[in-house]
Amino acid sequence: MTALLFMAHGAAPRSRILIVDDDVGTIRLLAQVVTGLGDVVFATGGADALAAARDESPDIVLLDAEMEGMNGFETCAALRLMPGMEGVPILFITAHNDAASEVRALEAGAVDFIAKPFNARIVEARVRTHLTLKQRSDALLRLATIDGLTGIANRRQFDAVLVQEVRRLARGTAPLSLALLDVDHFKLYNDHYGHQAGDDCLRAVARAMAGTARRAGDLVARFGGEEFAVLLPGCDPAQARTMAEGLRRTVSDLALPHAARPGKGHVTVSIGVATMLPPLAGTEAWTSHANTLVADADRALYQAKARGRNRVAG
Ligand code: GH3
Ligand code: MG
Ligand code: MG
Ligand code: MG
Ligand code: MG
Repeated sequence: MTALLFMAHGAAPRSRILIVDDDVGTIRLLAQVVTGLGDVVFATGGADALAAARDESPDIVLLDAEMEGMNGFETCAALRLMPGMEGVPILFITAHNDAASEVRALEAGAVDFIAKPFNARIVEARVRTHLTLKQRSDALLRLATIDGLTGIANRRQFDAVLVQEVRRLARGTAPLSLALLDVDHFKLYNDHYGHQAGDDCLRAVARAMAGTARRAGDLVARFGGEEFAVLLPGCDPAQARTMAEGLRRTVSDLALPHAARPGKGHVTVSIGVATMLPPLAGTEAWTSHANTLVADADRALYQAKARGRNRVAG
């Protein structure tokens, strides 16, 4: 675990530091202080800061309190609610050095509070600490959600996103489709080429699928073993079948040799598709609805296998 964290830490890209202040002189000063810790981006107001957070995905935000328009406390609260910003530390650096302001900042979701005039070495040390913690929590999040072999989402992440999408289905009007894929005669592949080559094959299949299902909201996950799941929000049954057919063809077109496969000389997948249409009856039973969708897709997958493999059913 420690070794993995260390590797993830070592491989981390350069940090991005967002400095928000309505005084350009302060921005310049702070930028000098933290320049050794990452790449600096800046914003001169609250609205500007929200746009920068969305476009630059910063790893830390240094935030002024007193600004024209949206003040720092409002900006902090808004940043906290932005998707993707949940784990990003926000550090106030402000001339308000009273306890009430500090409490207000912490309540708005800040992790730290430094009063102006600031000591450069203290700011640098604290920013360094928060960036290290951020990198560690990013590494843990990767370990918890990404499949180690293929680099796509793991089963835990799939389960979590599936329940989230089912909840959304209860409120919305768009359908939710799921494709379950299983590599055909994969046991024979391992027997013939060896387990290492089998792993390489799974990586290649995962990469090909991730390159195919890439609309916003699509999730490609390793469901387990040589099975993959592709969640397709917004796809009705016909669209899901088209999508699945594209996935099937993409894998077949890789033309990965599989000399031991009966009937065909290359790697193929069978795919089962299922769709859930809103509104859902029996509200709140999200997990049970999710299980139903998976069971339907699994049944269709079984049919695809029974009908001769390398095909889509459902
Ligand atoms: P079918 O066409 O009916 O799906 O046949 P199959 O041989 O693919 O199905 P079966 O379930 O019998 O075998 C699945 C194989 O997948 C067996 C298992 O060793 C292999 N497998 C599962 N996970 C991994 C993995 O991470 N790496 C490798 N190399 N093989 C794996
Ligand atoms: Mg100010
Ligand atoms: Mg299987
Ligand atoms: Mg099987
Ligand atoms: Mg299989």
